[in-house]
Amino acid sequence: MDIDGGGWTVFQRRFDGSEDFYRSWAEYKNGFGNLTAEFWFGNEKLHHLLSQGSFELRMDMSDFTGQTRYVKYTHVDVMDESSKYTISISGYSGNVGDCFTAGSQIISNMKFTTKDQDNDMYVSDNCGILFPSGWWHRSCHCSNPNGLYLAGDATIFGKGIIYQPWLGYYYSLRTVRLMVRTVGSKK
Ligand SMILES: [Ca+2]
Repeated sequence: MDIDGGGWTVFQRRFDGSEDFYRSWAEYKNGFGNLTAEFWFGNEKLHHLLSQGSFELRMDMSDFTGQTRYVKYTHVDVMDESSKYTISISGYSGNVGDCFTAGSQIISNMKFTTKDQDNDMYVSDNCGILFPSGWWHRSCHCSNPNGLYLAGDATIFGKGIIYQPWLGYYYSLRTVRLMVRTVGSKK
């Protein structure tokens, strides 16, 4: 992606709801969708990419009025499948509030959860089923990039493509894109 200096590898993209993101552990592991449309790159490939160096992460979002926001983190890493693809993330900047490394639903050190593999910290249920998505759910989330494509719907709590610090739990975003870029050799 030729944005913010270029060199980014996009690992997730939503923009029209054409792809189903309510997928199994194996599908999130191996990736799904079409690279020219909506897709998830795959946790296994993401892990291997990030293991090759030090990486930063950026997430871009837009709503249905044409507003855009982004958050960026100077460090991101994803462990292997035996660690349930635990994510490590730090070093926030951006033009909207941080919730991945601050607040009650931080994702750092969270394992990945899908509808068929509950690795979240919500004891009584599976966040991946409650808020249909695969994600680094805590108990459950402050952002749900892989949630249902509800196209701005303002009636359903938390199940859409949510970014709570910007538009709350009742607004499903128009677009979201997650990407990483190397910032040097592995530390
Ligand atoms: Ca749970």
